[in-house]
Amino acid sequence: MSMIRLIGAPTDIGAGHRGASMGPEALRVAGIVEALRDRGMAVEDLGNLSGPMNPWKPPVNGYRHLPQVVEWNRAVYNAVREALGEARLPVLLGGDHCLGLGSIAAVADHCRLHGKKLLILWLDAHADFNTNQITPSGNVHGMPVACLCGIGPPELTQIGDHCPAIQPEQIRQIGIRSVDAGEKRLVHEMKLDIYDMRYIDEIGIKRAMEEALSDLDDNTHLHVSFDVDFLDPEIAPGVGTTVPGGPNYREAQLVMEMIADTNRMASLDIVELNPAYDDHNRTARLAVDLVESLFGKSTLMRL
Ligand SMILES: [Mn+2]
Repeated sequence: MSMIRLIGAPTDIGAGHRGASMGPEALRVAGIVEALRDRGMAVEDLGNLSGPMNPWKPPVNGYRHLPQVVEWNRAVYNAVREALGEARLPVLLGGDHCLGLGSIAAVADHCRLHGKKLLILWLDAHADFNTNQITPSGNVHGMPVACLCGIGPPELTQIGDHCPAIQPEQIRQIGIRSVDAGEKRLVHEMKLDIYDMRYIDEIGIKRAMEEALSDLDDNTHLHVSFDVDFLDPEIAPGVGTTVPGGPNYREAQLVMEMIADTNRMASLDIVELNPAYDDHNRTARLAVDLVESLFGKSTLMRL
């Protein structure tokens, strides 16, 4: 496995609550570097990117803080692109989920250049497929998937070398349980592959993950975009946008272990951790615990 490169992006520029800007430090305090090194991995932590302050303003044309969102995403795009170019496995420590745009646009351009097939697992309570026309809030952390698929303002849809950065069939969304009305129609039109909680309840997390991971091959670059609000708020209170009815501890572990079993994860975002809502950094410690599983830690020895 290649060396892991941690990239901190301390901002809440696209969020509806302040505090995700403290996410990178909370993950470090919870021991993310040590945990990965204990797993035998080489880890470099390049510290944090910098970008504009959050002006905390109302939306303009349906977007909050668009120029600042663009600036942060450019910084993330460049850092992730550079990491992949240097054969590092980038782990983005967010920050809110608007940064998934820059991160995945970089991964998509890298994959195009190297003839790799890209598959994205989007672990989230929300579909993040809003547009300025249908968004109830203007918060851009609800829009990155639409922007990646080419729906959004040119400043965002053209953040990388290609527009659209990805095709809808390259993304699998897991854990979805809160979708806005207009967004519902749009994800249906775009034929997004969504494993929502209803479906997971019906067929079980194991089968849902088997389906989501079914067409991986040796040439696949698997990107995981892990929004901490994917998890049930009972175990993960430290997010701004909790939605009840998410995966519990064991289900979340199984998701991570099944991803690890593929041996194809080549980039990762950990986003929306919000220490201002957390209880003594408990959610950050859980995120680190799950990331260890993503990188192959399991309870029992398995062959
Ligand atoms: Mn999200």
